[in-house]
Amino acid sequence: MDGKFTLLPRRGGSLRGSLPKFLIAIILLCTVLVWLAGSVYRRDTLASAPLAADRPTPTHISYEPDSISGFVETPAPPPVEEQPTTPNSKVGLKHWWGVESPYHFRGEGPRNRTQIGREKASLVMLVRNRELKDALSAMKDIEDRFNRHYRYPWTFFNDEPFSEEFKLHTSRMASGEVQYGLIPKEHWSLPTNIDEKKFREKMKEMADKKIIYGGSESYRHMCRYNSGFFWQSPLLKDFDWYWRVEPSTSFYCDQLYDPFTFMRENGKRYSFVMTMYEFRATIETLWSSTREFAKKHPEYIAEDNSLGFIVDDYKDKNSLFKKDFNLCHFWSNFEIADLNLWRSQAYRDYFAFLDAKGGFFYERWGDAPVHSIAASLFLPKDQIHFFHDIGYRHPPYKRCPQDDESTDYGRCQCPFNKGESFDFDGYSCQKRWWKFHNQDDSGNPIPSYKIPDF
Ligand SMILES: Nc1nc2c(ncn2[C@@H]2O[C@H](COP(=O)(O)OP(=O)(O)O)[C@@H](O)[C@H]2O)c(=O)[nH]1
Ligand SMILES: [Mg+2]
Repeated sequence: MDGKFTLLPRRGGSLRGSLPKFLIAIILLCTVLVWLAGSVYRRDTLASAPLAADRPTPTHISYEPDSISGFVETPAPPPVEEQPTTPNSKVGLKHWWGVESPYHFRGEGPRNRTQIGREKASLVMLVRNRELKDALSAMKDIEDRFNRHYRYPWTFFNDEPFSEEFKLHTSRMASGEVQYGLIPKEHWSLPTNIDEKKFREKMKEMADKKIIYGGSESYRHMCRYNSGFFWQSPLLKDFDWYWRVEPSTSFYCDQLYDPFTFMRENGKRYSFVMTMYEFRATIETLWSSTREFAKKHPEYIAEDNSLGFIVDDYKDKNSLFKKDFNLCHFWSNFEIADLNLWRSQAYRDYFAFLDAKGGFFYERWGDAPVHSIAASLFLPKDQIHFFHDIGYRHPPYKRCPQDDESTDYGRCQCPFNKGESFDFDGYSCQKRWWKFHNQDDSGNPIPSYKIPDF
């Protein structure tokens, strides 16, 4: 009989066949024991762990080996008090996806817009509906860097009615109250003293010469409005201070203190962050008109004014009549200033005088040189302030604070090397300002014998 067909197992064959089964059984048993031990250990650990509420709140992210993961538990927020509905929330804010939600999303729905800052101040923007996106980007910077902690109101002006869309989005972006002003026609049209034919000819001439904005009528209205009218608006009557904001501007640093309070407490009335040369072709007769005005009203010219900044080789008060305007002006797309400076009799008379000359239309006088000359002549020089600690961009120029303190504490995010700031550009008048105030190239006070050479 062939052994291979026998039903009786051979001894050796029996041992070899049962060994793998035995090993498999041992492995299974060990697995079950390990699993049981693990679950008992887990139950013990969970039972002895304090409840979430009893656990101390971690104050920093921990990377210790026994921590579960690196995270910060924040305590539950205090209950939110019902806030009064402000007029702005009547705009009808809805979630953009159109779904009613039980949650209050920050920035949506009724919110507390009560002003926190202590000054009678408003952020002010002259703007067109089509500039909404650029307006929002400037607003966002100012809100994030400053205003959400102060909730100063925003005042918007336009020569056309603001669209619902503009009002909806800007009121959402604002942390404080918002108001929208329609500029009266008489503040945004050719005044009766202007010879329209002559104006159109002059405008064409400037356009042909490719003078910047030389061919634009609306730009002229804008410059005249910023020079002579916005501060007269009834919307601003309860305010003493304004911060002019333009669409597309950027703010690179946290604003660590209230600049309005700073201005008031330090007796400042006009401020700037950039200064540069004006295009002479836009203001051919502005200086001669100013001289004429100053002759008529010498009482308006302040002692210790800033004439030495806007004329070269300044000697004394008479330099106004002997020297030419060196074209240095404060770039007025940024301004924090005292509205009462423009409301003063001196400035009202100056504006009326200039307006009668017609230079806003026959030439293209900008509000920047008009404001700058007025502030330089009518104010003592210490009342004009250079905000060295504000990082700012208005295309195409940008600047950042030069000192480490402002950069560090202000969390400045300047997308360029500090040394590339516009302050040091050949087109900037900043060095002149420093020299005029007896400061060195970085604005530090210097002994009078060490005037920088430039
Ligand atoms: N409502 C209105 N605002 C204007 C008009 N033209 C200019 N602006 C605003 O006036 C400011 C200066 O104008 P902008 O075009 O920025 O001039 P630039 O900064 O000198 O190049 C900005 O705030 C503009 O939004 C206009 O025709 N209507
Ligand atoms: Mg601009």
